[in-house]
Amino acid sequence: MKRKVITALLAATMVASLAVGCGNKGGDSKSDSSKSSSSDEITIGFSQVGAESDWRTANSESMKSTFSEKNGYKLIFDDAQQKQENQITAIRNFIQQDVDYIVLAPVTETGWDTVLKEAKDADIPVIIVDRMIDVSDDSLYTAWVGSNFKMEGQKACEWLNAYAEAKGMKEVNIAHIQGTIGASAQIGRTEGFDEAVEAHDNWTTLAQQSGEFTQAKGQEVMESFLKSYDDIDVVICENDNEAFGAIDAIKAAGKTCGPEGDIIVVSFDSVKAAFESMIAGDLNATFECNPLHGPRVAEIIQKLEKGEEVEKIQYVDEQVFTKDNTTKE
Ligand code: GYE
Repeated sequence: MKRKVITALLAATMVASLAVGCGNKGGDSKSDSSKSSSSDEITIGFSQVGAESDWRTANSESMKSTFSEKNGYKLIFDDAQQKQENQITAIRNFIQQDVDYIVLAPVTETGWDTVLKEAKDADIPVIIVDRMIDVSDDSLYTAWVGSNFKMEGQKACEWLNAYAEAKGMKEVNIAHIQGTIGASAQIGRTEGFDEAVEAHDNWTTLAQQSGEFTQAKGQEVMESFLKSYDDIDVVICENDNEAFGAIDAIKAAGKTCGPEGDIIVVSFDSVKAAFESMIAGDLNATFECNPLHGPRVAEIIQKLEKGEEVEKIQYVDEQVFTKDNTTKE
């Protein structure tokens, strides 16, 4: 509603805006059109992947606390339950409700062209968070905020290499529990690992299967791996929750894990429970994935509101946690 009125108001000043070079790279007239509305509430439709992990809960919290009424926002939050079709429906609803911005945390990378074209035609800027999208036309989104997932995978492999060498391991047999297939976090972390396995003659991937980023599925997949292989040295879990499930499966099978155990457990995210698991001696290492996207997205929106340019691709900072630096952190 507000957007349409302002768009009309600003139609007259468009020439002036163009003359001073305002507006974001994507060419959204929306950013200009919101300029005079800074005292108004900004409506945001946020399509969240689901509630599959502790990381996701932290990510949702970050968005909810940032886009609060107190901060001048109205947030319409939609939980897609890990289904792309639900996200597409949510985006269409946001367009119908004429929100000021759409924020999308996409479940998988592909399949967004049509619905994002609809958002573009409705003149609503789209900001992508967390996982990336693979679209034929980059102007379908204004900016992306997230992690370098391949680098996370590479960091994990560097750590594993040093750890295995220090332990004098001759062979490294790996069981790999992946995330949701087709999600950037899965694609990047898997790529990092696959390349490292290729590069090490003594590393072997025994099995690779998706645990859907959930604890329950992580446990189920690890149970089946343990039934098929009795020589697993390492389990790589593409998030902490899968690792918690895998640890339960290892213990239930009468084996041990962690720095003193039979199986090395490595994961990603670094949620609070992962630190507890490292302190308990179950998890060996977790590679941080920063979920606090709310303030970064707010910064982008505030810039767009002022008609300023925003950087299209924005990586967040992250680190590595092992048993050795956990207590301190
Ligand atoms: O690692 C996992 C979540 O896309 C980075 O999704 C995110 C991943 C995160 O379910 O825990």
